[in-house]
Amino acid sequence: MNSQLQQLIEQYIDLYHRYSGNSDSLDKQAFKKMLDEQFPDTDEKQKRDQLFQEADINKDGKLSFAEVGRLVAKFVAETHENSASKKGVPLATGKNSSSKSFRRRQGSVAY
Ligand SMILES: [Ca+2]
Repeated sequence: MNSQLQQLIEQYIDLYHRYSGNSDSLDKQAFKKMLDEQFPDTDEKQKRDQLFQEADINKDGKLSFAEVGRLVAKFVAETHENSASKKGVPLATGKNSSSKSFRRRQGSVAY
């Protein structure tokens, strides 16, 4: 049986492919669909365009698996940080100023 982390990784890959389909990348529409379905409680829908632009490192208008992975890694880091201060999951509610903290850490996360 796979470890908990192995299962999480496999689930993440499955999730990515659910939205990427055969193209193996996310266009803006697929990205927004993923955010809407995976963060259904957010009221920060206006941030989706900004997130897409920030995640599209090579500016080709679509998100590769690696580009989405970087974004998810930032969500994980933010969630970890917020869990210490009991702020919860970024994008889970509109009450967190996650966009500010997201921008603040841009460039400080090494990949
Ligand atoms: Ca790209």
